[in-house]
Amino acid sequence: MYKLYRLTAATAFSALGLVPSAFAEGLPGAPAPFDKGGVKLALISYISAGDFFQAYQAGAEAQAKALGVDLRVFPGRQDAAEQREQILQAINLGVQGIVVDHGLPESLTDVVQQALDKGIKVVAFDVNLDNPKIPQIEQSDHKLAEIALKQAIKDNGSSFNAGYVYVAGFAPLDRRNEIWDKVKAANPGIVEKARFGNVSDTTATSTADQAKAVFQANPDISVVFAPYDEFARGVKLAAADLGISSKLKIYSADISTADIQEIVEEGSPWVATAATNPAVVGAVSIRAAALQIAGETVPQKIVVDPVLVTQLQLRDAGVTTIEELAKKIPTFSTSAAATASWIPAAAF
Ligand code: SR1
Repeated sequence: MYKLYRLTAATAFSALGLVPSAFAEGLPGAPAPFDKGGVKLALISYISAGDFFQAYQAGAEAQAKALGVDLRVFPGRQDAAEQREQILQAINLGVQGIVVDHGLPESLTDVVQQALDKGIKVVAFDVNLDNPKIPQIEQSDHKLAEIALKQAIKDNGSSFNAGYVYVAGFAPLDRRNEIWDKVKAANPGIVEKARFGNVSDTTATSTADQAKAVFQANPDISVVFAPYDEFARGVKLAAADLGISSKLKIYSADISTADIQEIVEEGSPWVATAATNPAVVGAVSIRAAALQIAGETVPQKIVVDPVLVTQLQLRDAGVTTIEELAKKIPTFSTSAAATASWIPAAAF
């Protein structure tokens, strides 16, 4: 009977576009309400497609399962109106906490305020909700851009013609852009010949189309700063189609097993990326919400630090998957951010 109920509930949630990742159970020794179980959280994303966001969601689900939390995952389709609607749905579902993952602040502020007014705890990853009651989680985007660009200068010197992939309005890309501007100002020999980019459900292929036009118009571009793995994939695809991979170097953000394979393949122009483990960031987001629900203090700004990963390091170490990378860099699989003795580690 219970199994039948679970099946029925799961079917109903999925018909609504919701994915229940775990059913709640109590956590012995945890503070209320986690000791009794029944805690419901919502993960409301603006983007769900692509390796980064899938791994982020998997990490959030793994941490929710470890906490005995019933996590409702609302898929993101780059639709601001739908994300607003999902926040209202989560409020009506009676969740105790909401993780808002990316999005456009102007379309979220009032509905998020409605959640706060009902006593629901809210945390935000990579969307600047600018509210002292909402902890902000990020990957230290300034550091991420700094280490990627430091490597670009190490490899290419401080004078080169660059292509830059950027879409304004996304908090992590805006923060990375601040560093790009600083690095250009400090190194006048770095010339931004073209700026392009697109964020959609086909980011990589649309960026590839734009990159092709850019390379045809600017054959002297030798370096591309593409600080999002979907951007880097698009640029790499364009370079391969035009047969110019050997005269180009791509510096990016993010990493996944598929990215590693594209980086290490023979002749790949994708030479370095600065990245966190997105599963860890997903787990940190759930922990931050859980700590708030338990009444514990959570810092206003929670940061997961990135590491630089180069093509050379991956090839030398024979690393072909994220799991192998995590074995080489143990800090890649954990973060001390938003932890407590009663919160079990997530298994991923
Ligand atoms: C459209 S924003 C894409 C970025 O969000 C996350 O911060 C990832 O690092 C990705 O690069």
